[in-house]
Amino acid sequence: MTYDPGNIFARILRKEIPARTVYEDDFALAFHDIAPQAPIHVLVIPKGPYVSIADFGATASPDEITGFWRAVSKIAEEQGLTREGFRLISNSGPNSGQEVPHFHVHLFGGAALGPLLT
Ligand code: DGP
Repeated sequence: MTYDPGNIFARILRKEIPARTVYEDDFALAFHDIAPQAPIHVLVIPKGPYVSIADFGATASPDEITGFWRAVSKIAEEQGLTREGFRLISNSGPNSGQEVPHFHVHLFGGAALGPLLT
């Protein structure tokens, strides 16, 4: 999988364009989606150059994978979603409708969610 360093999330990581950041550590950056589909709709991305979850799972180091998923859990907790519940979605590849070719997880919450988002 060839990673395009010009993709919009790579540009957000490099702070070339602004985002409403809610969390950052060595492994992950999280920011509000530009077109929210739920009261809370946060995107969580790894800092490394991975196209999709398929690429991330196959090629990231164990530390990166652990660090990323720990960050996802921490963000859900910080957003106050752990008790009421939340949903994670990650589109991967053409059939999913993935728009941005940098692996990202959508975190939805803040209300009872319908059957399908994004
Ligand atoms: P996906 O279809 O899974 O690749 O989702 C991409 C999401 O990224 C979509 O919900 C809209 C969001 N998005 C696209 N461009 C930007 C941007 O420039 N800033 C922010 N915050 N979100 C963006």
